[in-house]
Amino acid sequence: MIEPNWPNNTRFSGRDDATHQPLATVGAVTRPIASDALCGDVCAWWWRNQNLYLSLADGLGHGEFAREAALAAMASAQRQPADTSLSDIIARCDDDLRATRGVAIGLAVVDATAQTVSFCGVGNIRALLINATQHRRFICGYGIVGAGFKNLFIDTQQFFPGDILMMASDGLPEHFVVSDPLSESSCSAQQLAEALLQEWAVETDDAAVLVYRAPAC
Ligand SMILES: [Mn+2]
Repeated sequence: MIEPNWPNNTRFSGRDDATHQPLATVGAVTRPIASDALCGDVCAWWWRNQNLYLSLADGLGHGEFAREAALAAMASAQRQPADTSLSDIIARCDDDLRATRGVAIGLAVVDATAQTVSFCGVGNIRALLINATQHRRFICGYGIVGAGFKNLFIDTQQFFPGDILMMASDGLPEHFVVSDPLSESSCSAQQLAEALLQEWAVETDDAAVLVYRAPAC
């Protein structure tokens, strides 16, 4: 069973009112562990001041309380003012999630004007930048958002039209491979997310894949 799974206040198609950028370049898919109907992995994306934020949270364990923690993380991140750094957003999530099980999180922001993507994460989140010359893996800090963390690092890279940013939970093996045909532009972000989940997701954990392809000019 593969079903898209995102909070109701995020949009995934059409155009953003402020920037007129197409949103269909985002794709996301989540799938619960075989033993549970609810998924503890949640993906979300939202705009602030013409910057696109993308996030994937993996609530500890699985089921209802994992999902509650992941949804709380997405809500906390989306509440933060536009000028909040990625590390401060995660620090505020850490405060806001104290009463929950906690999450692993990946958080990225795409600045279309500067043509950069910045990533910051905690725990077992796979995050990958794919462009014509490299597959770059972003590094996450140690810990649990909601129970403390260390070694947060914000990694900023150039990000050009056609480049792909991808996040996955540890429901995919750490060194999953994105084959060349998948990363070609004929494959939509949603198709890419679904294909990767189909090929790599393990049945012993919730799984999620979030994909953003920078629109061609
Ligand atoms: Mn997991």
